[in-house]
Amino acid sequence: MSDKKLLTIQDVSCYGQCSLTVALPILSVMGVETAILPSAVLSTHTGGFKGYTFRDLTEDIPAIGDHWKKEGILFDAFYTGYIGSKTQLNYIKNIVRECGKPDALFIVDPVMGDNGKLYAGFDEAFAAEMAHFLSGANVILPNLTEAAYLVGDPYRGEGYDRDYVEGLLPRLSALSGGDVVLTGVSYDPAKLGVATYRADTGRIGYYFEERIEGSFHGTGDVYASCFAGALTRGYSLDDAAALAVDFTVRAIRATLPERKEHWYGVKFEQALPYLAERLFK
Ligand code: PXL
Repeated sequence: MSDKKLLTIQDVSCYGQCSLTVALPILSVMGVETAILPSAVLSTHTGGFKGYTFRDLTEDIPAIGDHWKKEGILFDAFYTGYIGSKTQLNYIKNIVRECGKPDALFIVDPVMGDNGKLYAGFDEAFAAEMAHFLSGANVILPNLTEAAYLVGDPYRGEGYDRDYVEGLLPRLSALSGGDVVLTGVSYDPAKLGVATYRADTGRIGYYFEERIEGSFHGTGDVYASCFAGALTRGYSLDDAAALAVDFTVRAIRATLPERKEHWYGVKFEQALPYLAERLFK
């Protein structure tokens, strides 16, 4: 078992299988002690439900950080996801600075959008703040939409090639100074996967799986949670990126038989035994 302690900072979408309701079970199965800092509480996620509630917890964050500091609570890793406001980014940076063990990992999934569009409540000004927030992260995990907003490129849809991706990776890395896992990369219509970039060597890697047609809500969070757990446990960048692809694909496949009714998330629970077996067999 790992004795690593991770803090994940993202929203509680009470219903809808994303953010903390997927991060916590995945990280627990991976044997990583996980503390949470909820950025907001929503009745559901914003990707398809109407009339959801949204309570912003920005003002609670500094007091929570101050208490942890007084208690001497320190983390081996930080993993941030959906952040509800610009002010929060500064508060969170402080907690990462003050509550990390030496060499603590800082993993940022710059959750802002997908399929060329920003999620409800996000705008270009937030994307600019997020680009700034990335500074000092060990690994960032944007999808192609988030990557375009972070560097200020137009979103290209499917109209990109290897040269574009391989030029984009160092530009993303320059924002953080760290490694990059770019998700949703495809050069062949039958395959979908991730590109990895090592900041120290400039080495680019890929990991692809058979493409499953369509878009599945929450898979970015499933992917990032599994990646964060693996990296915290000592996996290399490429091994963590590949394990998270394998797990996410299984979570999507488990959802396919009930895809219509289960449109709001993926049945990642059914893939947890696979993950446990990969880690502990
Ligand atoms: O899965 C990303 C995510 C997280 N949290 C909330 C969301 C979304 C995507 O729509 O709405 C509240």
